Amino acid sequence: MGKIDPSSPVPKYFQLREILLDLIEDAELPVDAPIPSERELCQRYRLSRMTVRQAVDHLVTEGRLYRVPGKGTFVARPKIEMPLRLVSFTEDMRARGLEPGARDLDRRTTPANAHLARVFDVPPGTGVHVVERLRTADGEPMAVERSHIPLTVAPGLPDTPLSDASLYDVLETRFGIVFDAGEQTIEAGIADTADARLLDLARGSAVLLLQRRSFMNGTCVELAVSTYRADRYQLHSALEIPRRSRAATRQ
Ligand code: 16G
Repeated sequence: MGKIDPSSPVPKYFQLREILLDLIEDAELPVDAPIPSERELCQRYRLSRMTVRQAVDHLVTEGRLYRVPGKGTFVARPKIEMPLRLVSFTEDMRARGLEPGARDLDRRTTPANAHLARVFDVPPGTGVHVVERLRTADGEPMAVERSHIPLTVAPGLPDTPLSDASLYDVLETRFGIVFDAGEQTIEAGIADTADARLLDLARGSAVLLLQRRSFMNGTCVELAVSTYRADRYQLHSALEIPRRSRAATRQ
C-alpha cells in the first residue's frame, strides 16, 4: 500500500491519485470494483476530505473512476486507444475482442455543395450518399459516424443495407474501393443533445470530434464526420525528435 509523503513537493491529492492508480493498474481494484469511501481514504492516508475529493474528482474526470449517486465510486474500464491507422471500426473492434455493431440512424443522398464538391473533386450537385450510424462495441454506444461518399464511385450504395455491416467491406466487395491513404483531424467538443442521447452521455459531456478523409489513388472517396465518446477513447502517439534540435543538442 502506498504512502503519502508530507515532505514531498508533489501535492497530496496528486500523491493519492497515484496510489489509487497503482491499485487500479495492479488490478487490486478490478473494473467495477468500489474504491474505499472518502471517509476511509481520509483515515487511511490521514488526509482532509477536500484533498481526497480532489484526487477522486481528478480520476473521475480522467475516466478512470465513475460515480453512481447514492452507491459510491467505482473503477471504470480502461479507455480504448484511438487507432491512428486507416482501419475500419469493425476491424478495430474485432482486434480488441469486442463485437462491433452499427445501427442505421439516417441514409440520404444529397447534391454536393461547394465544400463537398471540393473535397471529392466532383462538380457541385453530384450525388453524395450520407450514411449516419451509431457504432457500438459489445452493444455499448461508442460513436456516431456520418460518412459521405460520392455516388460517382459507389453508384448502388443507397440501395445497399448497412445495418451491422462493415461499410469498408461493402465498398471493397461491391465497388472495388480499397483505401490507400487517409488523413484525420481530431478536436475536443461537447456532445449536442442528439449525440449525447445516442451515446448515452449526460448533456454537455466531452466528446472527440473527428474528420477523416480516406483516399484511393489520390482521390478522396469518403469524408467521415464523427463524434466519439471522450470517456471511452484516448489518443496515444509516439513522439519524434526533431532532427534540427537533436543536432543542436550535440553541439
Ligand atoms: C472508422 C472510420 C470511418 C469509417 C468506418 C467504417 C472514423 C474516425 N473512422 O470508424 O470513417 O466509415 O471506420 O467502419 O470515422 P466499418 O467498415 O466497420 O463500417
